[in-house]
Amino acid sequence: MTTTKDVSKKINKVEKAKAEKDGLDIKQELESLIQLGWENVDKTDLELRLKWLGVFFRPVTPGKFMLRLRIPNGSLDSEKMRVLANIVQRYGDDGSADITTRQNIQLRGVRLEDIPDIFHQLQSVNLTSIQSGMDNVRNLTGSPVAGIDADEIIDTRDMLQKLQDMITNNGEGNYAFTNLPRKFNIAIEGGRDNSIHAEINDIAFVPAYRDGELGFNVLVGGYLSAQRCVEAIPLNAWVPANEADVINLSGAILTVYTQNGLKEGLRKSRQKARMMWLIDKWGVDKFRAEVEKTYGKELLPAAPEDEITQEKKDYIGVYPQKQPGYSYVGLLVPVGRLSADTMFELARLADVYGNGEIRLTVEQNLIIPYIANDKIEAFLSEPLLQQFPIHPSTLTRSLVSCTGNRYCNFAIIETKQRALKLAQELDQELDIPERVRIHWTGCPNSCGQPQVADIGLMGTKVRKDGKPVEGVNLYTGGKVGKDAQLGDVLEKGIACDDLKPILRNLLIENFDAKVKDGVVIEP
Ligand code: SRM
Ligand code: SF4
Repeated sequence: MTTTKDVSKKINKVEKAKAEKDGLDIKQELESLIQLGWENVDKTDLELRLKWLGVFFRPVTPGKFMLRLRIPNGSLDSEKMRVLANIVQRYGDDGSADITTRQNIQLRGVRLEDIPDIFHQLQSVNLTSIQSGMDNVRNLTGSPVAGIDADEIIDTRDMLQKLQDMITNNGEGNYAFTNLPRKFNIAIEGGRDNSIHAEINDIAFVPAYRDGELGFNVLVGGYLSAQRCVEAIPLNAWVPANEADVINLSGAILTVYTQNGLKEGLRKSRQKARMMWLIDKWGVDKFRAEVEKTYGKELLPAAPEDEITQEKKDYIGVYPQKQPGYSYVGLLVPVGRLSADTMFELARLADVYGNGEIRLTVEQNLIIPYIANDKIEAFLSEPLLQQFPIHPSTLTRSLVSCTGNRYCNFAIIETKQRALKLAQELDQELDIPERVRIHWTGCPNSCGQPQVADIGLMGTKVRKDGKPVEGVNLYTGGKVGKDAQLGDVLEKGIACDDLKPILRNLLIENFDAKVKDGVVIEP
């Protein structure tokens, strides 16, 4: 007989907290937490359970919370953007927003007492932040040019919205999928360029024809973390491209993962809890068989090849849509940071020039679609495009950065400002003939995905002249798009102050960069 004591030996601290009270229960307790005042809220409720509502206590900025939304497929509109702008505007200098590496938005500066009103506002425009943190399914990603790309195979927007509705019980919260052994990432690609980084998702649906019928091959188990980074592997399964199959299969995989978590030891160590650990333990054939049982019908074997045939696009610039007479314009948002003013302005531009839609990318940029071709010139002369350009310099164009120590307590270094400054300085010194994707991440958790970059920089502490200083481990070799693969560490423990010449040399030696005429490089 298994006793409570036996079970508690098999589970980690977070699991114990969840067993005492489910994270989602905090929804019912929100008003009473607010009455207490955040300083008096139980530590586990404050630092852990509130994340089930998307509310993140920030030890770096106590009392100013982060609110992580869910924006399936990174697709929103001007009305939603205005609601978000209004929320952060009330916090003055503390209020801002970040576009995330999961095609999502996080709001900064939020006060706990305002949360019920904020939830009300979000609900009024069909937005939610529910289950966006901790052991839940995170923002669902898809191609940012769904529905407008001439090369598109399938428009995934409705599918992803419905998948989110299923997972979150229409934004109300869903106890069936709120106690996973760990976080969980799902992506559905509808284009040909692997815009979603299929390889780093726990489940990725990748378009593929089977006997002439359109559907998806399914990959499972990909993830990045401090301890282990692993590419998703084929489940050897194909589902037709309809919502029911995609939703039911996702539900089946989540159920198998959740229900076997304790039995298979996934709830013991947080470092060995992602779904790949279950696949490792069982082997992919058993995993597939268990999924099939829960799915309730036979899983067809994978199609022999998928439809990922293109290099990854970055969408920055003006591109014709499949709808004749219209273009979409991708704007570079430096390291993804937005202010209330820029958010209001984006909403205005989307209304005046487009059809109100706004898209987000996993590179932390955005796209305004449906601009009539005869309005493009006027659009491009709008002042906001000075700040969010369509012709940025080479390195800033492909720069991605996680939050870093400005707001994140895991961070070992400051990232966003440093990333931007260094990219701008190197762009001034060098002519770089091709795009070089540089990704910064403030700690080994890898939120900034340095392993998918041409050059990845991961925060670490190093000693310089006998003193601890901010440093990085340098990654190279990440490949995206078709034939994607993860990069690896090239050099460890570089002090950030020593980084610039190392990057300069790397760009010259590996990316054909040349020092610009007239630029003198200090030795
Ligand atoms: Fe992340 C934890 C930020 C994408 C792997 N991540 C965190 C926390 C919540 C830690 C915390 O509580 O402070 C960070 C919040 C900082 C803040 O204030 O913003 C954080 N992660 C981010 C974001 C905002 C980075 C960004 O600047 O874009 C991204 C939000 C995505 C979203 O909208 O939901 C973000 N995080 C990722 C990704 C990239 C991805 O999904 O493609 C990864 C690696 C991929 C993966 O998960 O497999 C990632 N984050 C982690 C991990 C390591 C997970 C693991 O299995 O060990 C942690 C730490 C943890 O979960 O224990 C973490
Ligand atoms: Fe924070 Fe580390 Fe993630 Fe950056 S990589 S957001 S520093 S947890």
